[in-house]
Amino acid sequence: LLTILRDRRLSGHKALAVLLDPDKIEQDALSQLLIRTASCPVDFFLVGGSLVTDYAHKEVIAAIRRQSTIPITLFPGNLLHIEPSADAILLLSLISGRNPDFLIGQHVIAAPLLKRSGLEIMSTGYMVVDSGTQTTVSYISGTMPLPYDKPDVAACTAMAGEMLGLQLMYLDAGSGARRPVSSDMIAAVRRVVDLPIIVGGGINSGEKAYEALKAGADMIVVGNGIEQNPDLLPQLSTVIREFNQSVVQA
Ligand code: 1GP
Repeated sequence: LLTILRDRRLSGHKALAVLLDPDKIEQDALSQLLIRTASCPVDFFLVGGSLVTDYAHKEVIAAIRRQSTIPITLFPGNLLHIEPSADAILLLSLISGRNPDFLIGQHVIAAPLLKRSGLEIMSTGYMVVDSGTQTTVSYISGTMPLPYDKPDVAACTAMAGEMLGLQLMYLDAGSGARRPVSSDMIAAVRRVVDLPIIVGGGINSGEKAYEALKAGADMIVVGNGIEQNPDLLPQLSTVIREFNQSVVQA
């Protein structure tokens, strides 16, 4: 999956990931969504979140597999969210924060389990960005998010993450964020790192998706937006298709 993202990055093609919250997604809604992916391509499913209460990852993954071959990547909040039946895991190091547990601690404890799991490991520099209100991820991780209007801080953080050997960068305003990560911040990170950049949090319209992709995101992640409005998926597909067609024509 990392190869797919790297290829997209090199060719200028964009990707769409849909985040499924295992606590919230219902069987009927999931089934409808999976039917829609036949005409509205989704590149990846992310399964997870910073806090879960039902621990239904395995069931959600099995339900996706019954209807679809779209790759499934774990988006874990902590090491209890490791589920070997997925295809891959975003091994998140929370580089916007200064909590050693989320920078390296959980990873050390989980390493033997991950090694045995057969999951593709995608080491990810995870940057949580202030969105105006405190998000679950910020509270649960006990970290301060990157200031919304300090693109330089984000750029230096991403550069350091790339120098440390991380493979992906993920700029996240947090689930249901009122405002997504700014175009200025995405562009500032884009200018200084070569890695694929993932952007998520609060992308709930075609326009916001367009802005993030235009600023330099290689893949956008959308969760709440699709949960609340299933018609958003076709709009996102159109935005991605237009980007990708313009690459082919160029
Ligand atoms: C959150 O980036 C993801 O970690 C997706 O956020 O649910 O707001 O789309 P949304």
